[in-house]
Amino acid sequence: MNFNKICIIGLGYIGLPTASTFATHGLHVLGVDINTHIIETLRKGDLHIHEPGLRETMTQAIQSGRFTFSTKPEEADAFIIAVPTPFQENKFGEYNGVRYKLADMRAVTSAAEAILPFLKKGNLVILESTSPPRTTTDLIAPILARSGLEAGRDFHLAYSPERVLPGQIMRELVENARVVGGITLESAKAARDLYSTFVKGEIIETDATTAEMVKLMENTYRDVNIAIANEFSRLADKFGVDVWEAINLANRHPRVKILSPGAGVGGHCISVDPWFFVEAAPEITSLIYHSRQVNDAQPSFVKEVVRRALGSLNGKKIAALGLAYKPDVDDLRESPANEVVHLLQNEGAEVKAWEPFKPEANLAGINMASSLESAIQDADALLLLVKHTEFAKINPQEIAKKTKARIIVDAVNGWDREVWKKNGFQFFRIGDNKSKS
Ligand code: SAJ
Repeated sequence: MNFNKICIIGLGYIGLPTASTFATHGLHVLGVDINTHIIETLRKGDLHIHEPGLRETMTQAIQSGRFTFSTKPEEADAFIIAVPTPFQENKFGEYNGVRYKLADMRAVTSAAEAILPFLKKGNLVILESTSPPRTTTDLIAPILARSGLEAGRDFHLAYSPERVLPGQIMRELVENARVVGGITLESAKAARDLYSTFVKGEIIETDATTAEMVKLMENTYRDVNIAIANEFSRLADKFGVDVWEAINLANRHPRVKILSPGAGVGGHCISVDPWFFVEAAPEITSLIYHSRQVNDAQPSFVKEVVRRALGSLNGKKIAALGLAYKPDVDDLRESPANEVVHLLQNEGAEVKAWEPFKPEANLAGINMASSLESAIQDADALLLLVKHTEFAKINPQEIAKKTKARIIVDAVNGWDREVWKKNGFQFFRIGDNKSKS
């Protein structure tokens, strides 16, 4: 199938890089978002998100004249839906006393409805948003059928998950293998034709529900594996072991690859997607559910380690370093670091947070410092919450001159215990009872 013009609905972390990349590879792209502020920002050539390399691709796309923006779709050869699928705010499901979160599919539903008036015979519609199993066949197809056209007969319909890693999106978009799941073989083939415009990785055809499951399985697999690492950190703490040393040694086994404990699991993917399985089948997802529980409880474990380091939390001044959900990104959504700060404050600690990737962030209930210096100056303890490269470069000797704190708590194994100790600091690290000395 040949494509000249495509419409991408949702210009966030996935939609915008995807749209820009299609445009720099020769397609005419209409980027659609219901948020008028985003559309105005993009029309000015500015960006509302930070992703390395995006600005360059986007500028090239706009200069080519092939990338335009609107709040509404238009007729096109293909439509891609890349809108968020968060949780419902105040509604939960319940099964046998287990309370689980529910997917909020309103943005996906509205995006499909927005396409309706422009859908024509021979079109291709692709859903990219992470969704519960059977969304393409049971939610999208019936909405689009209201046009009088039937998915699989009159137009192609497919699900293709994005798998790009924030911070590496521009490269991974092109290089990663891509799964395309059609509701018919022809739909999968049409989706393959579209992505082959720029994808250099393998493009693998399957059915839509398999593709949906593949996406959820990938992120659930990672969540469960991080949960075991976090649980190991608590076990090591209990048994007076350094979990980082133990993981290092266990990983010498040829078939073992334990991930890293940390402040918890954040972001809008790994901490969200496993719930889509739990919601779809609560009676058979006990492992997935409990892994979520373990990871969600990790900020509380970090708080306890800080309490132990300081003796008590009430009235203590703590400099929290890093608020992003993971290293070297500016995304503060669903951030476990944020949760740790709140837990500390709830117990009377005075926290000043420093996030070098978003110093101006305005987060409810969090006191943001304007510089590293101002965060640490009067602190009783420095708490490392995110392993930003910039923090790894911090020189303990220099820091010792700028803060009255002599206690370090490292929640992410970002610093070298011995160097800090040599410079007069007491050093605590999660999952590492050996550091107490
Ligand atoms: N984390 C740990 N320990 C680890 C690895 C990660 O605590 O060993 C934490 C991070 O600090 C962060 C969270 O887990 O808070 C998630 O970070 P991540 O780097 O594992 O993943 P994301 O959410 O940035 O991106 C994931 C990726 N999925 C997989 O690696 C299976 C990415 O490929 C997906 O495209 C993305 O989710 C998505 O959009 O679904």
